[in-house]
Amino acid sequence: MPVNRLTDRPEDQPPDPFDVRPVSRRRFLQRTAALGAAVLAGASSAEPLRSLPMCRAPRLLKTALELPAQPQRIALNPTSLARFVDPLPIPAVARSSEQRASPEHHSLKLPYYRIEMRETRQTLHRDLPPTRQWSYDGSVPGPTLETRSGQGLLVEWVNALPSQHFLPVDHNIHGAEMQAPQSRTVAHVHGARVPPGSDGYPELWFAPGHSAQYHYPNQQDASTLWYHDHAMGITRLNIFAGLLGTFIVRDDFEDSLRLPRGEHGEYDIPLMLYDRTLDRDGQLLYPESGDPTAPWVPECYGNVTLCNGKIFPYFEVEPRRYRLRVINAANGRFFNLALSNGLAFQQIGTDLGLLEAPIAMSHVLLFPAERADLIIDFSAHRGEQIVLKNQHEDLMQFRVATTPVEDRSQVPTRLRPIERLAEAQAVTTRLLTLGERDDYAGNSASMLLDGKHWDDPISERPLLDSTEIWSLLNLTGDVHPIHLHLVRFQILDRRPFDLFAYNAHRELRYTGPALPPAANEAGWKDTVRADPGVVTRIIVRFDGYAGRYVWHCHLLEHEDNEMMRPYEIIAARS
Ligand SMILES: [Cu+2]
Repeated sequence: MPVNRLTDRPEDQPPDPFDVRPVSRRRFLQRTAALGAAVLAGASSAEPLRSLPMCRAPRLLKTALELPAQPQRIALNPTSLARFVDPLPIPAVARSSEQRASPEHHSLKLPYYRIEMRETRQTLHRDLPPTRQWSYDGSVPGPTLETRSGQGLLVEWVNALPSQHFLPVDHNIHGAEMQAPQSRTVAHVHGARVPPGSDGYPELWFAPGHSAQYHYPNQQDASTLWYHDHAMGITRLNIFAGLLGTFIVRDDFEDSLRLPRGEHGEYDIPLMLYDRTLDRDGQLLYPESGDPTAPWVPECYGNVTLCNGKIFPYFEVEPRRYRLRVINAANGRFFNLALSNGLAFQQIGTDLGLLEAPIAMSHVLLFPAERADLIIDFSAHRGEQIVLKNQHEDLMQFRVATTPVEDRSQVPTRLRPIERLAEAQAVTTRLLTLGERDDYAGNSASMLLDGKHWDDPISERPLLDSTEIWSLLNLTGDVHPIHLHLVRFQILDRRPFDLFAYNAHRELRYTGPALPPAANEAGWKDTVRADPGVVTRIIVRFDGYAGRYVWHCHLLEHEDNEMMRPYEIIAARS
């Protein structure tokens, strides 16, 4: 009888979506080993655990000492690094090298970009030696792709990486078997409305020496997207290595609002945030389980946070309004951002474009892959130094100039009307579980969507142009940011339920009222935070293209280990 490698589950036996057994010892070691070294070094990496429901920090020290000896690479103590000595890098805007025919209309010429993935060494902080990373076109983050709504473009993604991975590949993970080339890549533009062949389907990876030309029609509203690797079984490693960048779509409507921008985009700044663990030589230290034959860990938190690729940078600003497009590009960390002087800011946009109206906020919460479009007004703070913080951790410093400037930008009280999707429009409601599974020896763990593995038959097959409600039932103790490719959706509500009753009798018993999304989540989204013990309902219109896409958890360690499923949009019969 064929057996699934990860679970030892006979393949003809249906998965049990309700299997939420406690974390095994080995799994516990995997979960905690990631943090051991950094905690011993006095790093701040344990901090996200203190604020997440999955709080396991107090047992870390003992566990770290229990681990088998490994070659010693000591984690950097980030408190040893001087603050605010490097300027904030602003990634260069990618330039098109030529025009090429559109794959849809051969008479139409589109800008063509060639972006090469290659190894690079980049200084992350003044006092660290250069760090080996994998880049798009030699920089991490890669060059910013900028376009306008309806202006299609072509990108040839070229894999010029070394043949061996420099981070620990786990060959037990589905899609990362020994025979697969280690340095395989496939690029995905997160939030892009693209034909299926250009979406970066995880199995359509290519090896060094190969390339793929993708077509981005950009038939979508102005928004902040981002591109990153999506190769089956090693996405977490390829993104950790540095394969990420920003992709901005603009449009006439947004231009008419006169939001801060500047002639050269100097007041409209993409800010990619992600954490990494560095060793004392400034080199990337991806956490490992302690078992060299199965190095996968279920969570990854770093000891430093990078802002556009620098640790603790500073940014010299004029006393005026700035637009900051913040992208959480971390493997697993969430950010709770605020300014050190308590300065309020306005959120004007979410994952896929502008909100209906600006929202005044003193802090903003972003889970992996979510974006927040912020306006910060420095005009009343001439000469001040203001720190952007993630809870108590310093991220970067704004240095406000003293000389007054004229600011012709504005933030209108009404931004973009948002058509509300009504529940009555939905033709299907799907109840989909978010679960975790240990194997029968209590060894390895994987996370499952609807109790199914990547290889199980496709079960979500919405009709093109139909609307559906997806109820995400989180049976785990973790928050999972769930992302659907291609489409945009709205959050309907979140409602707590009795997890015990559900596991015992598969009975969905609510324990509280359904809560609408926060005001700053009430725009178009492509990633939604699914809280533990909560049913999160989203309403989705499946328009754009028919074909095969994926939906998955954006905690990259989960995504790589089965928390990703294909789905297929079916063209309606003519
Ligand atoms: Cu997850």
